[in-house]
Amino acid sequence: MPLEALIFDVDGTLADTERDGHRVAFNRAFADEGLDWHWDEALYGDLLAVTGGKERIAHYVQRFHPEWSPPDATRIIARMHKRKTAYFEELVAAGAVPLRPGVVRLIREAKAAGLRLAIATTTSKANVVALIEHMLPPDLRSAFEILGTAEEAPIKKPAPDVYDYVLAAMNLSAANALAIEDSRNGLVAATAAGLRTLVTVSDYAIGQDFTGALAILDSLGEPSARARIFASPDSAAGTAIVTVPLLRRWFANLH
Ligand code: XBP
Ligand code: MG
Repeated sequence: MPLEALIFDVDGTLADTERDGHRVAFNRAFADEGLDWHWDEALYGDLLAVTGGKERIAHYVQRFHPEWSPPDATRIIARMHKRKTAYFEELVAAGAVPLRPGVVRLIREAKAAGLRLAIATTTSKANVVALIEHMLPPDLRSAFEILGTAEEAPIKKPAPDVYDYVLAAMNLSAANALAIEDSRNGLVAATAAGLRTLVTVSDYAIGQDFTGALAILDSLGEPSARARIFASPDSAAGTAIVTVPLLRRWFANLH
């Protein structure tokens, strides 16, 4: 089965969005609501176990502020989350959310090689659009033929729904596509959809269990900063620049 498509996660994979993007945006939205809730970096790392912003807020309330139970809690959470999304877009526009090494290079190479490209994320569509518009170079802004986001798949990772949606929308078999993820929740989602997955571990995901991944690296690598390989089909260690030929070779090992 040849490799025909790459399906990218967004948060932690395309960009380091969490610590200086989503986390800061959540805190600003809480302050706007007159709440003294504050998610520091360590707490936010724990809260990331719950995917999806609204779900994360609800989980935090349950765990740390069970006394906060206004009759319209769901509506207030939705309002805070909407503000949070607007703050996130502002942070992206201000350059606070850097793309990860090798992302632009690999997208450009994959497009030139005729691979199909898509996004599969639990984050809101507005966040993905902001990242694409502000962070990708103009020639790559329409590189993704399908954006699978929270709007298309409200049941979030680790459920496979967003990957199922993307594969169906592309009329693509999971056997012909590779997912690129940064976290265990993402790996579990992609694997449950039948996809092989390359993991570029993000800071918050260090130490998670990536059993079952096709390869595990610390980034996609650049010529000036090669990626460290933690596991791959042809070597257990070393360094790499993740190129299309390398992905084709690793992918072909499996069939
Ligand atoms: C990312 C997420 C998202 C973001 C926040 O997970 O869990 O919820 O943290 O985005 P993944 P929203 O990378 O596995 O897709 O606030 O828009 O939900
Ligand atoms: Mg992710």
